[in-house]
Amino acid sequence: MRATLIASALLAAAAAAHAADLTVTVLDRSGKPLADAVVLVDSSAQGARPAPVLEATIAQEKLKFVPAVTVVGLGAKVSFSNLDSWDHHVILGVMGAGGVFVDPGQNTQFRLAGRIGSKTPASDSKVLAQPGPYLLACHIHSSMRGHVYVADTPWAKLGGEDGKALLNGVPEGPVRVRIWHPDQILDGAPTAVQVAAGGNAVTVNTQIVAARKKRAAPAADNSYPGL
Ligand SMILES: [Cu+2]
Repeated sequence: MRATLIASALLAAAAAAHAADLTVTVLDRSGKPLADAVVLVDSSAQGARPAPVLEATIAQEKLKFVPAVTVVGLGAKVSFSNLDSWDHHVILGVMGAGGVFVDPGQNTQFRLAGRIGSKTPASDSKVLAQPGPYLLACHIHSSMRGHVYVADTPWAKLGGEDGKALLNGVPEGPVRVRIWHPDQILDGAPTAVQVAAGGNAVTVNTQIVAARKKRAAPAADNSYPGL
């Protein structure tokens, strides 16, 4: 019995690939680093998987969702907090191609009252049970846009301003790298990558053109009337 247990433990260890760190740099259509890209890695290798992110908080601050893009795992609870002194809505729904709600009738909507002084801000939350991109908006302020990407793989990271995302614990061997970005028109084809034993870095060229960043909101003094 004991020998059988040890033998199966050894077999499991042999089947599990070693994990390494994979750095992915995402470039836009002109070859420049693409900020706010979501990098997803698929591997069929057996072995340990990183724990998914199952909680996240998004603020509404100076007429923006902060952060603008959030990556979580399937079933994550996402909380929203209004830090502005005026009301905001959170309209939350599955996003389709072209940056629109797939089915507005299925959206979640709640209104968060403006914060009074330094009191605890109004908050609410939602559990996201469907993989893929969600769009965030506000009825009162049509310029407010945010995104949540619910990853269906444990290897998922948001890339920085430099286009880079570091994915830890990726199994050595063949993997598939997928990119998602709020401003993409279509899903790009996945990129096949060979993860080396000691980790490696790859660059993914995309056809994505990032929308020009909106100018900072005019409400720096927090006195925006809200309509
Ligand atoms: Cu608003």
